[in-house]
Amino acid sequence: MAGQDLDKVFAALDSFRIEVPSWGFANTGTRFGKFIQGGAATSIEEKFADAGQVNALTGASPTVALHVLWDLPGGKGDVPEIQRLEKKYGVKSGSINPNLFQDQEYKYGSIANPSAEIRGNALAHLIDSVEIGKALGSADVSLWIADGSNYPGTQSVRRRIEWMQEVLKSTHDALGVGQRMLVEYKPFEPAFYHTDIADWGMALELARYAGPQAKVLVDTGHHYQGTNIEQIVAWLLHLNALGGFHFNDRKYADDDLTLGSIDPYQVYRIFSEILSATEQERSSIAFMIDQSHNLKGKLEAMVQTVVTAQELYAKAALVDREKLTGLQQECRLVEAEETFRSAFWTDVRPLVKEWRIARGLPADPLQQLAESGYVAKVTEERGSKNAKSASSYA
Ligand code: PSV
Ligand code: MN
Repeated sequence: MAGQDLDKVFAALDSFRIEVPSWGFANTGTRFGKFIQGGAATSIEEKFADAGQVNALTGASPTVALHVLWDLPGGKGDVPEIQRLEKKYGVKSGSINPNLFQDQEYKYGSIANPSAEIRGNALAHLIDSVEIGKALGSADVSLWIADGSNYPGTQSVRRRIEWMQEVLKSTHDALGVGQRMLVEYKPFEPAFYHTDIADWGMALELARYAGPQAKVLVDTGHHYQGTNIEQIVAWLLHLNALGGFHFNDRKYADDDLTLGSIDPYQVYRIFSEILSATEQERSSIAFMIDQSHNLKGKLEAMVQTVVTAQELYAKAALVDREKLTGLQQECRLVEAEETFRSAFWTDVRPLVKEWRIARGLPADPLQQLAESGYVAKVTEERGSKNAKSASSYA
């Protein structure tokens, strides 16, 4: 393989970072039950410990996304503890995720709730989250709004738009210098008739209304079947509105499957779009994983995901963009497609392995995880705590 390819892969991987979610290390389940894993993290300290392992093995995940109510139940008061964990485990706090979906008062919505009092409570939580971000030196407050309705005619979609605009603008006003607010969209679940922020157009419009520090977050599992996600990415790049990604894969809905396990070409096409953007455009895009595995081992699944992301990013880096641009211009379709496709079919694993060795990382992160005995050790330590957690929602 040409030395040029090696250089491209090294440059791409040196800059590639993907954030892991704290909730991906804890026991979570389906709507029907949970299969408890003895080694799952039972505390924020254990989540940091696991995130530290993933970063040490892959060299690509120096930050961990935090969900405020799950990880900082004491709000800003928990910041010193988080800072202690950052130092102890060598990973920093990443995006701060407010939680506006689990409290009883949000039954009919949070920032789009008809009650001004409940909208006020939601805003207060958003502002607390912004303050936590400031205290931790974390750039992104990442919002997913679960609001919506289940039955036609039961809510005014238009009034709810105005309520959301108001709250999101006030949240934006509280952001500090260098902070951003990411607006995530999702067309279904938990509401199944209408979701208040259902697609990228709605997220974009709300972000624009809120202000210049608000951007759109694309969760790859939050689209209808067949949606051309890379085209959305191209548009958001064009509009300087792409804040970041929640990566996962899906076959049917928001399945939280391992990135690239169903459609690796989809991820490759997204990465290709990003790698054809300018370095400056690229530098502000936050890559994050949003997966919570019910059956696979938590640690193994996370390492496997980061490794897959690195491999697909390396493939996308191999595209001869200058050649491709020329072929596109001349409408030489088959040659253009072959140029695009051949990078995808290149086995980059030997190059990625060379990069790992050159950077002092384990040559095979998954194998190293297995040999380290870490999973066995934490399963032993955490087993009895996990055995006590509820496996049924009944
Ligand atoms: C909602 O499905 C979502 O994608 C949001 O990003 C939440 O924060 C996350 O999942 C929780 O798992
Ligand atoms: Mn998400």
